[in-house]
Amino acid sequence: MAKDMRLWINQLEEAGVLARIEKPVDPRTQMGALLWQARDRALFFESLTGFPGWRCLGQAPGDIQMAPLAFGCRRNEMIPEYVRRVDKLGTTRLVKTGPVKDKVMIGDQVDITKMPIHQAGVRDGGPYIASGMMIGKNPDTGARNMSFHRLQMKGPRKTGVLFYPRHNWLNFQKYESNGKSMPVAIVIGHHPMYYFAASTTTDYGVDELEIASALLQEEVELVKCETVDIEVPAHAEIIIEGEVLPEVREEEGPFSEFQDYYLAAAGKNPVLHVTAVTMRGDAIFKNVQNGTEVEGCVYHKVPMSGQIFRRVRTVGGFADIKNVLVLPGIFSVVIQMNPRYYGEARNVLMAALSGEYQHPKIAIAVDEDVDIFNYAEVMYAISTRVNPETDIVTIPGTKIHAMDPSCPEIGKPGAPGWHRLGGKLMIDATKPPECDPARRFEFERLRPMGGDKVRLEDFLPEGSPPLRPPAIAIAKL
Ligand SMILES: Cc1cc2nc3c(=O)[nH]c(=O)nc-3n(C[C@H](O)[C@H](O)[C@H](O)COP(=O)(O)O)c2cc1C
Ligand SMILES: [Mn+2]
Repeated sequence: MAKDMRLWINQLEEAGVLARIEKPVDPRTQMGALLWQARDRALFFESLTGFPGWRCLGQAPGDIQMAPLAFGCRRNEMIPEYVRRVDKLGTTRLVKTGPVKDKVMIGDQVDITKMPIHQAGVRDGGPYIASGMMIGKNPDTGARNMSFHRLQMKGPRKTGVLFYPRHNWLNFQKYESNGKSMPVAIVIGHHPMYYFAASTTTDYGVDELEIASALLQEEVELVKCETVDIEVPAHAEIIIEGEVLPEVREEEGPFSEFQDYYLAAAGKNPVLHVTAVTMRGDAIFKNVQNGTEVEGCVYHKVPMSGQIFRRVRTVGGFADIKNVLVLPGIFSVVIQMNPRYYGEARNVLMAALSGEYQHPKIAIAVDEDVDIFNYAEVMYAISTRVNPETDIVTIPGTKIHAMDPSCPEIGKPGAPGWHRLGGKLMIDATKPPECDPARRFEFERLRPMGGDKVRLEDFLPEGSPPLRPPAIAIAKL
C-alpha cells in the first residue's frame, strides 16, 4: 500500500504524539499560535471556523525530536539513515488514476480562498500555503524538480510565489526568457518523506520524486495533471495546478521565515495563476508553521544535514564522519567526526561550507563524545577544545544565503542576481587527532567513580521528585 499522509497520521497516533483538536479553530487568527506551541505533539484539527468539512494536520513532525518517528529509528541514527536511503535513487511509475483525482475542479470551479490556509505570523502579508511542494520541469530536458515555494493567497485563483534562486528559479527563467509561463503543480498533504525530498538540494536535473521514492523505500505512483503537462503523486491529499506568469511581479510578503524573521525575500515576486485543483473526496489540508525549531525547519534540517554528510564523508577519499546536524536558524552546521590527522577537520569544514546548500555560514567540527543534539554540549566543545588563535578561521568575501539578514543584500528577490556577500566561519572544536594519541588522551571526558552501576535514584528518600535531566549531558559512562 502506498505510504501517504493518512498512514503517517495513524503512526503518530499509535506513538501517542497526535492530539486531535475538536474545538473549532480559526486558521486565520488562532492556528499559528497553536502550531507554534505544539513542539512535542502533532495537531489534527477536526473543526475549522469558516471552513466547514475541512480538517487539517500540522506540526507533524513538530520538531527535530519527533522526526525520527518517520524513519523508524533513534534520534542519533536519523541522519545516517537518511543518507543510507538516498544513496540510491528510487523510481516512479505513471498510473491511470488515484485518490487525488476523487474531485476535479477546473477553471472557475476553483476557489483556493475556501481552503483552510492559515496565517502563520502576526506580520505576515496574509494567509500563506507553506506546505506546497511545487513540481516544475526544465523545458529543455523535461527533467522534473520538486521544491517548496511559499504561496501567498491573493485571490480565488491567484497566489504570490517565492522562487529562491535554485532549481525551479532556473527553470522559470528558461520559460520566462522565451515569453512563456511555467506550468507547475503543487502537492499539499502527503507522507513526510515527500517533504524531506522537496527540501533536498542536490544536482540540477535530479528528480526529487525519485528521492522521495528512495526515502519511502517504495515506488512512487504518479498521475497526469488535468491542465498542465506535469505528473503528480497519486496518493497526495490535494494538487493545485497552474502556471507562473512571465514578466509579472507583484508585492509579496512578508512571511514568517525559517530564521524566525519576517522580511527576508519580501518584494516584487512572481505570480501563480491557478488552472485546476484535484483532491481526495475527504481531503485533509496540511498547514506548515515555519520558524526555527518548528515543522518547517525540520524539513530543512534533515535533508540538509544528510546532504552535508554525504559530501563531507568524501573529503580526502574518506573522512570518518559520525553525524551531522544543522543548528537553529539553519545557517550553522555541526559535523561530528573522528579526526585521524591534523588539519583533517578543517578540510571537512571547508567542504561543509561550500556544498549544494547555500545556507551554511558557520561550520563546527566536534568529536563523537559530544552530543550534537544538545546545543549546550556543542558550546562545551567550543569552550574547552578551541584555541581561538588557531582553531577559528574566517573566510571573507563569500556568497551568503540571500535570506541571511546579517550580511548586506545585493540585488532584489524576483530578479536575477539576488544574493548577499559576507564571511564564513570554521570552528575546529575537535580533540587532537587519532595519530597523536598522547595529546588526544588529555581530552578524555571525566567519568565519575562508580560508573553507571551506582544510581542516585536508589539512594534518595522514598517519594523524592524525579531527577531533572542535566542541562548538559554527563559524559558517556
Ligand atoms: C517549509 C519550507 C518552506 C520553503 N519555502 C521556500 C520558498 O518559499 N521558496 C524557495 O525557493 N524555497 C523554499 N524552501 C526551500 C526549498 O524547498 C529547498 O531549499 C529545496 O531544497 C530547493 O530545491 P531545489 O534544490 O530543487 O531548488 C522552503 C523549504 C521549507 C522546508
Ligand atoms: Mn532540485
